[in-house]
Amino acid sequence: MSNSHVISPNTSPGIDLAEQVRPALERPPMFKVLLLNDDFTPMDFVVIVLEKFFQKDADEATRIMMAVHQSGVGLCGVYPFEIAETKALQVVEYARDHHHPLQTAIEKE
Ligand code: TYC
Repeated sequence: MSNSHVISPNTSPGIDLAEQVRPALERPPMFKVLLLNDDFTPMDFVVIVLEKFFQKDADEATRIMMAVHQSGVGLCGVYPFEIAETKALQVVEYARDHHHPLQTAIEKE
């Protein structure tokens, strides 16, 4: 009978066990999802986006929207790469579906 189904510990002799397992426990790199200002997207729509895609309450969504409006860019949330990328794309697609030019960016933390 084959032993190929037996899971053996992935250890190396002579290297401290805690050191060997540490890489598997490291946190993934995190990415900021940023919202960019433009002159056309309605403020109310941006607030809805922040509530819908980033789970912000109305007060926090309004605060972020105004920060973007006044400074040009604002932080929506921080996620592992694939989640950040997906949210950034979903927002742009949702905005385009509603004929708004809203844009996003992602940036490594
Ligand atoms: N500047 C827009 C306006 O005056 C509002 C806006 C805010 C647009 C945030 C985009 O990410 C944005 N209607």
